Amino acid sequence: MSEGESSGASVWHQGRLLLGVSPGEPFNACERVVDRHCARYPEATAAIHRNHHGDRRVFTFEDLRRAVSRFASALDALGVKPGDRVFTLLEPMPELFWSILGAIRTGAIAGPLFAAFGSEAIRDRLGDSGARVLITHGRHLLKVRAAIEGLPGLKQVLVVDPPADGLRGIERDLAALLADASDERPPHPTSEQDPMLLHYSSGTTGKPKGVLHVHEALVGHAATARAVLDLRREDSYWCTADPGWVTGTSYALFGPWALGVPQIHYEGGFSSSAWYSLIEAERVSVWYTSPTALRMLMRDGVEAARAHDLSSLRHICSVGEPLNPEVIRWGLETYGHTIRDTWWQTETGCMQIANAPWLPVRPGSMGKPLPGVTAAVLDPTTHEPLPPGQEGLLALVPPWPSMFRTYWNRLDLYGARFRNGFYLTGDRAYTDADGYYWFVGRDDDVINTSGHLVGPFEIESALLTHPAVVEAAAFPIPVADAGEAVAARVVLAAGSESSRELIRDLKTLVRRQVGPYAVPREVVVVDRLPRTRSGKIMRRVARAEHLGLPVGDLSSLDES
Ligand code: 6R9
Repeated sequence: MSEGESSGASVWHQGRLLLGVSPGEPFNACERVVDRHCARYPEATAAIHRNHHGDRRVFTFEDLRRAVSRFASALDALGVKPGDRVFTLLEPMPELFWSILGAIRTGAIAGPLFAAFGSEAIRDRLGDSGARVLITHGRHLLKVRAAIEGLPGLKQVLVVDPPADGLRGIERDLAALLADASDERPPHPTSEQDPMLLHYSSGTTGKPKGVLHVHEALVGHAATARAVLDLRREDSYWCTADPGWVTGTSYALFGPWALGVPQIHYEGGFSSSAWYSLIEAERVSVWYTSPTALRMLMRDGVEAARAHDLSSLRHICSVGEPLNPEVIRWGLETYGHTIRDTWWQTETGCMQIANAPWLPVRPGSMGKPLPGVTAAVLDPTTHEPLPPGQEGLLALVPPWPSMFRTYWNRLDLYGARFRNGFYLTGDRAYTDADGYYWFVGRDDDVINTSGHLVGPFEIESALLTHPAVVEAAAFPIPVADAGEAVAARVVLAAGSESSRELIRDLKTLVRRQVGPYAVPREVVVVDRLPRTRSGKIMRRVARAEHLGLPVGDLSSLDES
């Protein structure tokens, strides 16, 4: 078991100082990230929004306060009350950030969805959370209409840029609502233990679970944005994550704004020239990104980087998947900086183990627990801490401010994450003699594709909606640029035959129902899938068969 470096006070204590709140003092996270700064520097830049058309819009903290107030008072007019769930399905456009903060301002719970989610993924999350309002863009209405049919809790769908052929039923034009709304709506006086954010995260079995966070999480966001990202108000900061995933809320919204730091929000796809041009044009100094993105930049070569002036960069961090040592070496050569890996999860709310600026980096290691974090590697059977060098379950000692408070409606699953006084992360790791943590893999069957977690069950459910498929197993396979990709093996109904069209149709089903990021790279038709005696599909054996690896000791997997 190892506690964070004792060189400094707990980062959570520093987080409270940065936010200006004492333990137990009530606050509303929206007030702390917006209004607080308006009192001192209303005209300071809060956000620079760029899109792939080359448009650039700048918003001050005062602009942000007015926009967020307008969203909040529009929600009031619709009858939204504290504790109601307000979901978004938007690309990272200004309206997305305003919607999330506007909901939190009213005391409602914000639920950001990734805009590329397919209809089943949207339906599952809106249904499970009992969402009252969904804010989306006209371009998503087709899949939204398919997703929300028969969801009784959903009262309004607010639409940015409604389509020319008009709105129907519960759909409303967002701009019209905002036109009538006040831009002086004070923050609801929430307690720091009131819920504010619901992010869905995938598990091995069943549908994704709603990870619930409270306003106090902001303490963790602020603390780590300072301690690990080393953010200052003079910085030009770009986090490449989308708020549909937790990195995009904790570090492309809450943490930096809690510190009053201006952020770049980029609404566009990946290309090395677009990304390097953005860093050059905005003089980005702190950059938080993912191993997948870095590997793609590496593939495009040093020359692509040399074509731009990237001298503004001073600090680069990464999250979401293991950061390969060769990427760190390449980053040092290309950007002149050591890329610092950080480890955390939707459930932890903020970074827990990291290569903080004061730590010498050991390439391939996630770093050490932050001051105030106690981590351990546990024996999988006894849940007792293991000595250095032994692989086991990565665990943390609760609580901390940004720790999730429950899985929405699933107290049973929440309880199952705690053993022997530890929170079990679901990852496997080991420590070395100097207390560095090394990631080994997931302890469950969740697939991490390009830094996004996908539950095999969601993919299998989509495949099984095809009439020709009677059994399906989804699992990860290694690929060069994405770390892991999805693969699937399926068994067909009697009389059905494999064909190129069938495989294409199966991939389309996953794309439409779950999302493009979850589409299997490979789908293979097989005669049978390995099962336990109790009938559960053994995904790890299916994976080993797929990759031509030894299947290992089946008896140990048999009833697992
Ligand atoms: C923030 C985020 C969490 C899971 C986590 C682990 C993997 C995250 C990592 C990492 C190796 C790192 N993960 N950071 N694996 N090295 N530095 O990604 O949240 O989407 O909930 O994923 O991602 O498996 O348990 P989330």
